[in-house]
Amino acid sequence: MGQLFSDTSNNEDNGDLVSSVTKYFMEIKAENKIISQETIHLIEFHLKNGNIQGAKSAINAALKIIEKAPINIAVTGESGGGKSSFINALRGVGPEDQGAAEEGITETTMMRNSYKHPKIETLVLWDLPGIGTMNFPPKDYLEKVKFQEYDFFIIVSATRFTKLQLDLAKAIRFMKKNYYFVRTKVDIDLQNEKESKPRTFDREKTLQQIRSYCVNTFTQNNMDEPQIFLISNRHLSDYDFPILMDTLIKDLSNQKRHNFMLSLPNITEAVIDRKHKSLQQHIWLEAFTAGLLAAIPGVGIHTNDVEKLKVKLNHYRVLFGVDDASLDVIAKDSQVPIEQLRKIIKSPYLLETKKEETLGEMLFKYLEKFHLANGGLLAADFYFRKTFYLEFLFLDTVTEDAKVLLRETYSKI
Ligand SMILES: Nc1nc2c(ncn2[C@@H]2O[C@H](COP(=O)(O)OP(=O)(O)OP(=O)(O)O)[C@@H](O)[C@H]2O)c(=O)[nH]1
Ligand SMILES: [Mg+2]
Repeated sequence: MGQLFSDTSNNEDNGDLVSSVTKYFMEIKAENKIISQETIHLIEFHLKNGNIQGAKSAINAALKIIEKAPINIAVTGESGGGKSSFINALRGVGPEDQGAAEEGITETTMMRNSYKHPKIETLVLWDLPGIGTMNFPPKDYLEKVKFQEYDFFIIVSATRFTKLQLDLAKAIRFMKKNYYFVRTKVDIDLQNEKESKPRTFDREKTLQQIRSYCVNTFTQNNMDEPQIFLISNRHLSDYDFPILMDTLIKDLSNQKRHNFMLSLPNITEAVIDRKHKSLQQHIWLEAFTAGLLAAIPGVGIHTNDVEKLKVKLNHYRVLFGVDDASLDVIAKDSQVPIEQLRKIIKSPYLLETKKEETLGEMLFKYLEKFHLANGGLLAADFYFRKTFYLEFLFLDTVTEDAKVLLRETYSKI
């Protein structure tokens, strides 16, 4: 939880709302921020003028944009290069799952297909036909596939990139969009190399060779060497897939970042942490607009709140892949019995109460415990409605659960 609840008692800035807000956002790294610097300045400006309502409106507007902003990702590349597999990977679904993009050795991608992210409704992945199969020059190809609809392009290849793909990249840049070159199936290359040269095999050297081979095409065509991401759609936490995700997050606009971060599969603890940071900011912003200075110490939690909290906790469990349906999938994929997985996580039991107490009472106890553990959070000069502290607790719990599950099953999937 860190910054949000510490430093509230003996801090010079304690009484100053503006500096508290400024400080909160200052501590968040630029590439993790989910609202723009302009919005932050606007909030500070309103607060400096004592205009709390203005600050709330600015945050509300930003939150609405975050919720609605569409994210459209185009994936292109020649047949069999791993487009469908890449799309499935980003959507966190296996090839055999319902609604998966079809993976296969025949040419299955004949036209543009869209795949919604199962958890993030605003995120759509587009499976485009390879430029080579369309027989169009890059500009016409881009027109045909409706280039203006996408936030960026992923150009996939399982071998080296072709001259045509390089020209496509130039055309994409000309249209002021971003592209990323992704070299798939590096696990196969490494395996082949290992089998053919068991004594001299050097993993790093082989990866370097793949990289130089890809880059050759660029130098031969007088193009600057771009960053090429070497990945395996079968082993996402290995190779450059996590670096690719970091790069995409960094390049996206602040308002699209939140939903994109939440959409990511839990491939590493670092990814889970980024999701946590993003959602923490979101809760903070909601809390700020909902009840700044409105919390009344000593009052319990209303029945209405309890219902809303249940919904929130379930939502967070789904987003962090620790809900019942996700556990089922993890158990099947990792062959770890589901009972064993249930034992090591906490979020399913957060809202279980003892017979003699109501859920409201139980949550209130949590709140008191949380309050103590975080150095008397109600001593802060501004504080949120109580329910938001519980949301932070839920978030911390699902985050930890996701990490525990990752550790437990990492070597088994
Ligand atoms: N080992 C390994 N296999 C992969 C990888 N990416 C894709 N494959 C396999 O390669 C085959 C082709 O992958 P697809 O994802 O169907 O390729 P595509 O580009 O969608 O192909 P079309 O739809 O036919 O254009 C499938 O059998 C995939 O399972 C990878 O990174 N590693
Ligand atoms: Mg396909």
